[in-house]
Amino acid sequence: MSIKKINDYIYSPEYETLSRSEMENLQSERLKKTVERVYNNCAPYRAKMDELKLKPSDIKSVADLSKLPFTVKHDLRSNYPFGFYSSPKSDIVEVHASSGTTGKLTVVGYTKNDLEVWGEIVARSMAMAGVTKESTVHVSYGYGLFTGGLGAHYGAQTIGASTVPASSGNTIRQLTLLRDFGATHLCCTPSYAIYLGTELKNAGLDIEDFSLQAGIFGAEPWTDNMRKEIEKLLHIKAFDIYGLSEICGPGVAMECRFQNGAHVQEDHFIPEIVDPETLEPLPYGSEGELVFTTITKTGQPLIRYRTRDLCTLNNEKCACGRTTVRMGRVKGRSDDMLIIRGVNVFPSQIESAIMNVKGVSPHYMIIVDRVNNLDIMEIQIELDGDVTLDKVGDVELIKKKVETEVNSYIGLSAKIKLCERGTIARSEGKAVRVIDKRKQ
Ligand code: DLL
Repeated sequence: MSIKKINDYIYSPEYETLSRSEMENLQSERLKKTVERVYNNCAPYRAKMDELKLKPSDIKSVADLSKLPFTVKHDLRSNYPFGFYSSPKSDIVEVHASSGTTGKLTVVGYTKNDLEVWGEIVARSMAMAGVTKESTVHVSYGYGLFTGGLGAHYGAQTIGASTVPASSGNTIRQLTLLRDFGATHLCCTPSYAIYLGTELKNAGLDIEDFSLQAGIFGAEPWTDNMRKEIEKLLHIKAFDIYGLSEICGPGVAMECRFQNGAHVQEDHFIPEIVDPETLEPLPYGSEGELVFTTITKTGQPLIRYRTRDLCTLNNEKCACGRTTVRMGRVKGRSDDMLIIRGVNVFPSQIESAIMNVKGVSPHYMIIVDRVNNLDIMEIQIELDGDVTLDKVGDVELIKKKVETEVNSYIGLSAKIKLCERGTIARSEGKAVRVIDKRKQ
């Protein structure tokens, strides 16, 4: 396998390599302006601050951040659709929304300034994966209300790369475009990257006929084992990009080639880690809930937005030369954690366990149910390679191995059901990995 060397470069060194005190001064100035903006233009923020008897003049620097109120998804939904705008509607040039399983959409409005911020942060991210003016960026994130497609698009356009807005769907056509247009960079969810890689093989195509160098994958939690699988299938270096629509979209943070956490674009978004129970800010290195305050957006700035994503922040020096704080991989969400027989379980842990076993694919589904008051968990996993269900001996062996791995990862036993290839429903967007029948 030949993974090409990635020559990353720092897109905006004037911001990405500031000293801590320079960064904090910049953040303080921008924070003060943002707080004034939301207090004067966004009724829900004025109400929240009035309740705390807080005036914009009380916020003098980043050190005062913890005085400010939190914002949660419910706040945005209960002011649906445009109640969180801090700019006149006539200044909003684009609207995105993220779907929820229940309730209303979470809407985000962008001004021209916000689209520029977005283009800039995705450009910085793509530079970390080696995208230049000479590159061809194939975007298989969905275009539409989801921020994946247009976000990647704006980043590639800001750099001046040749952009292929393939959007999602029609895998064979995606593969043909990737090969024929000579894409150097692929943007999609990690689960779709694996699907593309597998279908490429199944279709009898040869990866050596492709020009891919790197992939920019995100929008869902994934593991280093999945990274290895993608790199093996597509002969590329796989990068993790993080973001959420409420804060901007993809590009809020991105891994450099040293892949030791994702650099947060701190001159635009101030990150904090808080204890999800007490909401107290935690020091670097502690695991907790990630919270962001946007400090350059004008359409819909958000103050101390609780992402529900659980991770750590790290401010140690990075070998790439950037000085921005890095976030660790998202371990799960404070609201997607499963509690099975009293044990907290993250789907990403189960995935890690599965991926340690040869003969199974990364396509799986976790089904949780309660029978006779006892939680039970079944993990359905597709076989991989040459193994088929009629090879009884092999199948039994694989099943045992998965059972042992899962048990050692999460300390729980699970019923393992191995299935033929192609039988677990595929998603072109975010993979649906859990069916919790206890909630139905
Ligand atoms: O998923 C934005 C995005 C698009 C990010 C394309 C990266 C690439 P939402 O639909 O609002 O926005 O979902 C945001 O997805 O709070 C995380 O829980 C999860 N998420 C996003 N990126 C990652 C990642 C987009 N790299 C939610 N690792 C976030 C783990 C991620 N989880």
